[in-house]
Amino acid sequence: MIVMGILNVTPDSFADGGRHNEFTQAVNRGLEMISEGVDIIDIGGESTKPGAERVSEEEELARVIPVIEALSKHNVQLSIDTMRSSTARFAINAGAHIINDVSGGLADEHMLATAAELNTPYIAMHWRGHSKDMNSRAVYADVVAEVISELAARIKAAREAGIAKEKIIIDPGIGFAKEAEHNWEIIDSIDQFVATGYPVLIGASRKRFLGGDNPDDRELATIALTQRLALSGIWGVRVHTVAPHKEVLGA
Ligand code: PMM
Repeated sequence: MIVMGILNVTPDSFADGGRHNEFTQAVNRGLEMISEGVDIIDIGGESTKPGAERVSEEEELARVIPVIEALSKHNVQLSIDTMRSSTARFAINAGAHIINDVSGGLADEHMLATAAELNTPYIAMHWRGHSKDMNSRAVYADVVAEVISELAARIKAAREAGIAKEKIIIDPGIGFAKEAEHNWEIIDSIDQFVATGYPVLIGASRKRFLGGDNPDDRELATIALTQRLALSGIWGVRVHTVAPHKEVLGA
């Protein structure tokens, strides 16, 4: 199972915002993750925490592109965490390898065609709308069935836009328009996501449903979850710390 290390170059991400907002700090954290054996570094310039406002494209590019250019000189895969096709294109041209779109192509009508043209792996996350008001969309009769069917619709759209089947990775979007009970139901039924045949990524790291007021206090629960998910056949976890996750995975 792969470990994707989170590198948020944002002043306001809920768990690590403000710590890596300077270029040097961000690059150093990236290098540290490489030394710990990270498989993919996920670089993002726009916070998606509940209630977050959007940042401009200009600001997003100013945050992520220099960091991508610096880390692309090293032997590591880089993903760009963005909902904007323009940012995805600049990031891939700057040396990133994978597009991680938390909106699954819904936020930008050009994203799927851009990913198809750039011919990179494309992570499609389950999403029901922007963070500003996503909590109001956490309404499900059967969360597992609905998330799988909404992801299936995104896969269909991605395929129709020309993204090859082998390039698609799916993610149920833990914490995005979901209450704690929804997140746990998804995790308890993760085999149903794996059964779709697409690689599954889970981003649960330090999220609110793990309990506690402070994101840092959720680290042990995050590591325990990685250990549990290791047996499920998922493709990877997106996490804030690399070494402990590598350790519980026995890597
Ligand atoms: N979560 C966040 C941001 N990007 N990408 C994917 N594929 N899956 C996620 O669950 C996900 C993501 C929000 O968390 P952060 O503020 O720690 O980056």
